[in-house]
Formats: sequence, C-alpha cells, structure tokens
Amino acid sequence: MRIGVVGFSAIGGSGVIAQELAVGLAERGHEVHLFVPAPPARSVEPRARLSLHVVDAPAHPALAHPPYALALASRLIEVGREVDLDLVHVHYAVPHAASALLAAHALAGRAPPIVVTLHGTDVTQVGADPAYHAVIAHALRAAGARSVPSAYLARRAREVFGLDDAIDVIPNFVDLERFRPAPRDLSLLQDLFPGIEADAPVLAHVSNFRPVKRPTDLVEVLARVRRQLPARMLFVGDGPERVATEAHARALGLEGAVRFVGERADHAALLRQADLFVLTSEDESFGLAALEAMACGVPVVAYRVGGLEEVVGEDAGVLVDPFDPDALAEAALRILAGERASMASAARARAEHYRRAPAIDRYEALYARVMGGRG
Ligand code: GMT
Repeated sequence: MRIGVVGFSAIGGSGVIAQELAVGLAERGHEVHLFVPAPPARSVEPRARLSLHVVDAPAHPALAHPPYALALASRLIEVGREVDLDLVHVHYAVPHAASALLAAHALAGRAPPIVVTLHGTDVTQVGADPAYHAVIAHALRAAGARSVPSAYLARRAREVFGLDDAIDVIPNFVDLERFRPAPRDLSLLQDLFPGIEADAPVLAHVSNFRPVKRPTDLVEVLARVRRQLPARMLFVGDGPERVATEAHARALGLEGAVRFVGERADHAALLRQADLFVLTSEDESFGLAALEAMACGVPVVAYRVGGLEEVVGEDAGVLVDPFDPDALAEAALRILAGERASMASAARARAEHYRRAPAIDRYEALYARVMGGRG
C-alpha cells in the first residue's frame, strides 16, 4: 500500500508512535510518506520506501500565525496527486484530521480513506474546546476509522465527540531492544549527579513538561522521599513548566538533588540509571513514557488516572489516589525498601506485551478493513 502517516515531530508520545509506525510499515514493504512539521526529535533513519515530508508553514506579515493546518492539507494534496495514496493515517486529531479531510475533498475521486488515531489531549482538552470541537467532531465522523491507545480514551472520545462504538482500541507499543534493562552505568550516573554513592536511590521522570503533567508535584514527592533516603531525581525532556519545576526545587532547597537534562537522544540509557519512574499527571490516556520505563525494568509510581491502570496493571508499579504526593512518596519508599527487584522484572515482563509487531498487524488489519469498505 501507499500510506501517508501524519504526526508531530517534538518529543511526545503521539509523534513517537507515528514515526515508529511509519518505519515499521516501510520495513514491511509498504510505500510510506511521513508528514511532520519539523525533522523528528527522535531521528528517523533514512530507509527504503520511507519518504519524509517536512511541511513548511511560512509566516507572512498578513497572518497572525502561520496556518499549519492548511500547509499540511496542501502537501497531502500534492503528494496524493503525485503518488495516489491508498490511505492517510493521522496521529493526534488537531489539526491533522481536519487537514486530511480537506485534502481528501480536494482529491475527490482519488481521495484516500482516512484513519485517525486519537492520543489524549486532542480529546480531553483541545478537542473538547468549543473553539475546535465542531470541526474535529465532523472530521472524526467523516474518517474511515478511529483508533485510540486505551479503553479509557475510547470512553472519553465517545463522551466528548458523541461517537458511537466504532472506535478501535490499539494499545501503543515500545521498542523492546532500545528500551531494555541493563546494570547501572556508574560513569553516566556520576556525570548526572557528581559524587553520588553507587547505591543511592534515583527517581526519574520523562515528559514534555506541560501543565497536565503537574511537574511541581514531582519535586514534592522527592522532598518527602528525602526525609528518609538520600534520593535524587532526574528530569528528562522539556516544555512550558520546566522553569517553574526547577524554581520549585530550588525553593525547597533541593537543587543538589535534582538534575534537569532536557531532551536527550540517549533517554533509554538515562532511564536505566533509575530505580523508579515517577509520573504525577492529572490525566494520561496511555502513558508511553511509563511503558518505556517499564521496558527498561523500571517500576512506575503514579497517580491512578486515565489509562495508566491499563498499562501499569497490578505488578509493574503502584498507582495511588490523585493528587496526593504523600501517598506517592510512601509508595516509592515502600518499593525502594523491598519490592523493587521483583517489580522491575514484572515491569519488563508486562512491557513485553506491548511489542511493535502485533500493534502493526492490528493497524494493517484496520487499513484492510477501511480499504475494503471503500469498495
Ligand atoms: O495528548 C497529549 O497531551 C500529547 C500526546 C503526545 O503527543 O505526547 O500524549 C498523549 O499521547 C501519548 C501517546 O499515545 C500517550 O502516551 C499520553 O498518555 C497522552 N497524553 C495525555 O493523555 C495527557
């Protein structure tokens, strides 16, 4: 098949899934066209049958903001005309689903069916916003198929967009080779926290530091854990709340116990230095960052929100009532005091249920269904 895959480039689960899916589909012999707003943060190696289209949305003095949604629609039309795409699969509905629908309208008789994978805030925050709701609800109804990574998000999508039951739940997946357990790398650990003892507890967090992650709660958790243990916390990623999170750590006198490294290509290696992964999100449709930690054999402590229960289950970590940093710190201390090793093996074992190949099988089956429906 000739498949267009549309996603974001910045660090964030929906972009990672779009990019990895594009690579996996190309490896299976499909001709894949990946549309992104900038070169992907986790680089996509050039390979046969995978074309990268970095969509440029130029600024003009007449426009307050470059209309990316239109630039993407234009590029989808051009590529559609050039190669006759069989299907377009967009990740994150806003604005991708609307751009794909506009392109399909322009391509008329050659319009490819559209598959939309909803990822989280495109339903719960941006999609639910009255400023965007009508157009996204319309684009979702017009799509050939809709998928979500968790049963939780399927429920929310039905509520927010009034969709019927026709939503496929296809859980996200993880590269189990890249994200695998390994012993601590003491020189990397010393680079991160100079002078740290080899067995000091290390907590880790990876995110895009958006408000939904409640990242100052992470600092509160660390402060409580440190009342009993000389723990450190490693923060990977970047985003709007990072500065406030660093300031909060300083205000609590924790500057020597935290390290913010920003976005890093070696984030699997960084995760492997951690004893526990901590997530304080107020909502999480799936929690790909938690799954990546689990794949590295790092148990998860988090608030029990969204689809995290589906991913972490009973044995790969501990979920506590939101939004109680005391309860999170207690859970972390309990795990560090005893269950950590067994939980680490359980976390890896659970992550192995989220291999890429079966997920791609399911997307291919979905494409076949949508193409079949096209007649
Ligand atoms: O929806 C977002 O906030 C952004 C999105 C992303 O691009 O990172 O994250 C969502 O999609 C990920 C991949 O499916 C999920 O792992 C995240 O849980 C989800 N984030 C939220 O629901 C807040």
